[in-house]
Amino acid sequence: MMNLLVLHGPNLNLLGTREPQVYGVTTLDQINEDLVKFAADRGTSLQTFQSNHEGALVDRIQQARTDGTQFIVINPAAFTHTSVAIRDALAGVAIPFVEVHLSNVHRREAFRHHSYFSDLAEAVMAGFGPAGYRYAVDFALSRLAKIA
Ligand code: CA2
Repeated sequence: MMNLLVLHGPNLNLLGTREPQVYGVTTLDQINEDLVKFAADRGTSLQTFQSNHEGALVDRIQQARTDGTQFIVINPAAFTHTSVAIRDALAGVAIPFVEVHLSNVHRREAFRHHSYFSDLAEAVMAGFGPAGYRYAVDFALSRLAKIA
């Protein structure tokens, strides 16, 4: 069975409760439940993990090296623009990943235009809202099936 890991960075636990004009009305639990079902319907196991702490995300990425994770989908949230530590963890485990952003970061403040992840990512999604996670999982499944 294929194994995917979806990681969410800081403040994404607030989805659906604040700033709906920017981040929408869908909660993180709803996004995760949709992704688990989407993957399960395609015979794939999908784990999710959210943390507001950089080190916890680094630890979870390192764990992925030995828990059978074959592909990572990550929204590093604000750590996108700051975290060499999470970048190094992803490079260190050498598991392919897609970077996801709910909003179109390129249409926002200049400090959101730089990512510490994009040059290592297989692909980048920005501005698709919660559907971006699903597109990323679909892409990961295609990659693992060697059809994309
Ligand atoms: O667009 C995205 O997905 C971001 O990764 C979201 C981050 C932001 O720092 C990035 O530049 C772009 C912020 C996530 C904050 O999530 C909230 C959700 C609801 C209410 C408040 C914050």
